[in-house]
Amino acid sequence: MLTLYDNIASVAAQKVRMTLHEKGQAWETATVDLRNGDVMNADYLKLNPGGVVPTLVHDGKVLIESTAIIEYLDEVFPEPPLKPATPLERHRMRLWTKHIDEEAHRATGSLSQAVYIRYAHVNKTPAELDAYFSRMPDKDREARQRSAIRLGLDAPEVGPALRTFARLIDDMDRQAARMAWLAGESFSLADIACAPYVMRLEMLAMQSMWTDGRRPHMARWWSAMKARPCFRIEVEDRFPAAVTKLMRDRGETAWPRLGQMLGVN
Ligand SMILES: N[C@@H](CCC(=O)N[C@@H](CS)C(=O)NCC(=O)O)C(=O)O
Repeated sequence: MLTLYDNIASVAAQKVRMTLHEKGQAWETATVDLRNGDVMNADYLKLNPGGVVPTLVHDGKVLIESTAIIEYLDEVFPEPPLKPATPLERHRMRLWTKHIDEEAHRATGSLSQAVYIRYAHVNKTPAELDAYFSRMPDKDREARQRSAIRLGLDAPEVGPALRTFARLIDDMDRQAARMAWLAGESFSLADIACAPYVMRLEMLAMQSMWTDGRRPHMARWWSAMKARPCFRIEVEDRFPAAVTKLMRDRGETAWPRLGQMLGVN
């Protein structure tokens, strides 16, 4: 029995959904509303002390941290294998998942907050904001979110986030020029780990970073990724049209400024 504490828009939860799909597993969804702070409810914090999604409960065992969860799933449900066959490729796979966990994830949060999430909070009074953040266990996350709400695209976190993504897309382009997938010739957890973050860039209308021949190998990888049922069914098709439109509209409004900061127009 598998229960996933999930939110459609969560990049970290999307990795877990894609992995469960690849493994042919059925699961139950417990939706966690991120905008009204459900992750900070006392009961949820008992499962996931960091106050984030995803959390997976497997036969009563509570699993947190998306990368650790997808590695767990690959061991518990070995078919089809999602770790490459050789130590060198597994090392490469882990460099991608490490980069996502240590850099791209935070960059996604900063960018998403500054481009669209802030609009869910921008009209709150200081007292309402204090009440919202008072339950957030991670005070660094609170500081970053407050910065995005206050300053939007002028928040100091935006420039470094863009540079992180420019490097990520470059790295992906270099790797995709050499091999079919990010860790080697077979699809792996590396591809699953990266896909939701590229999807976020695309949803925020930032695809000019790689289209029009700018990063052709990465663009080829992205088309192959989008053709996989695990991605289409568990990520792309799950977004309600209204959410997709909201993100795209906010992204298009932000793009002239972001494109200029990235040197892409
Ligand atoms: N390192 C964690 C990060 C999880 C994370 O940051 N989740 C975000 C959504 S992608 C979240 O729940 N944020 C809480 C919020 O927005 O209040 C993992 O990979 O599981």
